[in-house]
Amino acid sequence: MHQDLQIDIGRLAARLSELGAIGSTGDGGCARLALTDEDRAGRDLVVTWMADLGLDISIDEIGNVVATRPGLSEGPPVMCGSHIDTVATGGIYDGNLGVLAGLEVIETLSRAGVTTRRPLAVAFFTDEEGARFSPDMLGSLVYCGGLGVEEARDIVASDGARLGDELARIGYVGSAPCPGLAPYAYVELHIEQGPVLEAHGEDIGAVTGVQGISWQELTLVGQSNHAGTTPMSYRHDPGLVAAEIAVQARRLAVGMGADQVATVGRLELVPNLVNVVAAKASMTVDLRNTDEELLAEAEAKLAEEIDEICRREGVSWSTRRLARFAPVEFDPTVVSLVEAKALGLGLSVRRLASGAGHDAQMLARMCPAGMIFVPSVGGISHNPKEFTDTGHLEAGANVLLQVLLDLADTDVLGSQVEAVGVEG
Ligand code: HGY
Ligand code: MN
Ligand code: MN
Repeated sequence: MHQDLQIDIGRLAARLSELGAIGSTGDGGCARLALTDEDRAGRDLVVTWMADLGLDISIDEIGNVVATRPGLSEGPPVMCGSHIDTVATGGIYDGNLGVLAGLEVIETLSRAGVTTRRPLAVAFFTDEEGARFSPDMLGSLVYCGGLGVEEARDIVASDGARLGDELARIGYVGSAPCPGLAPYAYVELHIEQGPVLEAHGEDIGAVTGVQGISWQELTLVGQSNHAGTTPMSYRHDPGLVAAEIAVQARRLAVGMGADQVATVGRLELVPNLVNVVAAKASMTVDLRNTDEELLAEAEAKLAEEIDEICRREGVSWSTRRLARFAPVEFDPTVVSLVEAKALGLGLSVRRLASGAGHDAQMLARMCPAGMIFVPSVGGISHNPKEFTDTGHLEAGANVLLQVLLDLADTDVLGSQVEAVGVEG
């Protein structure tokens, strides 16, 4: 039904540019870290667009925003969306595409006078990136009941700010309760952020799931000393230990091979001065794998290595868990629907797991969920050079349109939805 409907790529591209200009870093990228003034400005703009479309806008206790278009019948909506917060060196597509393509789908339906059977909703979730307040996917984790609101509000950022204070400061403490309403289904359009689709020349990714994520912050305490007078044998240097851990993390991932990845993204020395052996080092380690057992094995192996390196250097260490999510499989019916709709539009499509975390992995805890990927040029993301060409943006948004129409107007999910007690 409505196979001939097409989104308006000019409208979508214009909104991506307008939102991308908020927090612009001047090099094609943007910085809208969660709950900053830039995030507030981005939120305000998207909420204005939601209001312009006549949607019913709901803001919940952790600042998630859900905008709903009524259907012919009542009941839980078919939801799409993503996030509009970015990392500090972000591009303009990560997250933003999923939210703005959702708005574009709704505007296309409204202009065509099409009302779906089930309501449609477009959401953006608070602090998906986790770059300021960990864990990542924080807002959608609270939305699905995986983290309490008060516990989330007490989280302190790497810059010392308390999440609840920042949420209040930007004026996005809503009244809608968390956990939120379980949607009928959830579909997220997102850039791949990796090299696979481009390498294989495919237009669309039918995402099968998300790999497991392990984030930790290590604190290494040694002995500050004079860089010139302290013989090497006297040193207890956390700076050296941090460097060895970073090398070991890389060796561990390469040695395990397959899907194992390891990243040291943040590394700070105290006092961080040219002529002082550091007193303390603080660093993060991000480990990921599609296989939960292998991810746990990587965590255990790294802990052993850290212990050995610290013992040898006479440095003490402690670790703080920042995020830990097991791998998630998306709903097979939704994955197949994405694949079928892409093929139906004459697009090439490949099934693949997501290397990045996404809000969809949290919504998958409460309803059938899936994702649509479009290629990232050069596989680049979390970088101002992040880019997806207009043809692929349009293709992805048209697949989203068709998938949402099927979910909203047919019983493609059949009995499985009734089984989870969500009326169809
Ligand atoms: O870290 C991630 O995978 C996501 O970008 N939050
Ligand atoms: Mn994202
Ligand atoms: Mn991201």
